[in-house]
Amino acid sequence: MNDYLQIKPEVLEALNTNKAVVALESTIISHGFNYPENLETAKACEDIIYKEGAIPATIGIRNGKILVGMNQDDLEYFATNKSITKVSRRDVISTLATKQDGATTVATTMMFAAMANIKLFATGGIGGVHKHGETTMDVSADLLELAQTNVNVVCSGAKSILDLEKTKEVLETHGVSILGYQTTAFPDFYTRDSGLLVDYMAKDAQEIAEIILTKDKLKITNGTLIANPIPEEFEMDPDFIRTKIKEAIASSIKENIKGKDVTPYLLAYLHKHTDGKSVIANKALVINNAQVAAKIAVALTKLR
Ligand code: PSU
Ligand code: MN
Repeated sequence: MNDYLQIKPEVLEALNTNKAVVALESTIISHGFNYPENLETAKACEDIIYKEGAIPATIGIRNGKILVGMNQDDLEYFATNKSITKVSRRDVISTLATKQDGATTVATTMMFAAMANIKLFATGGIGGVHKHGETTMDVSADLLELAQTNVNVVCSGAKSILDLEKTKEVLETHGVSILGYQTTAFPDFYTRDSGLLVDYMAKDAQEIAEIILTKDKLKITNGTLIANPIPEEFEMDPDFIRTKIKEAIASSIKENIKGKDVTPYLLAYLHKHTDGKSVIANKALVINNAQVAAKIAVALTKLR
């Protein structure tokens, strides 16, 4: 494993001294936003994690090495190099063996965070069961990773480009708890309430840390999903965004977009067709998730 895992000294030091660490993904940098919003968001996430007293570890694959913690040059590389492919679990071994680059999704960021023993990970939204998933079988590897890998993921739910009800069913089947951060509603990314419920409403970061610690004491090895709604002032108009999502899905079907290209296609469509409004919302929620993840990570180190 050490042949492949390259943990940044600052992150390693934190891990060895029970200091809080928060993982961040790189697909969101390479495929989730355009330049320069991607770099701005990545840096703002790292900054807010430092401010909360934790250490950020942005994860990605560069030249066949799994970077756990990026420096400025790495962040810029992932933000500007548009040829970096999106690496899901199935792509990991070929990417590493052939010394290529790869942007890590929620699934692979969780995988590598677990290898480094990082417990908290912040992102925007997770992948899930796509609409018409019952016929296309398009179910994100993120869900199966949550089922088997012990990392706790702070996100703003999932975009309603997905079938959220089916997404929740798959998580339930696999025993993944959805913990609401000060909310009973399962958020749907751009808005605070999808109409569905979380499994448990946690009142603060301390309580979530206690739940995570309980899971670890019991040697339960799956992840949890911590649902943190977009800050109110950035919430989008539900009718507007739902109309745009319908348009995006119709366009993806017309263009015959399949497999791993579906999610990036839908994200790019929304960013292009909402006058930059979805980008502002997306940025705000990701940074907010980084902050909450850092608070939980700090609370967890105090309990341990
Ligand atoms: N959803 C978002 N933004 C993202 C992604 C999902 O709102 O950037 C990215 C994440 O990296 C996630 C991946 O893990 O897309 C899911 O892709 P797929 O649906 O192909 O599993
Ligand atoms: Mn898919």
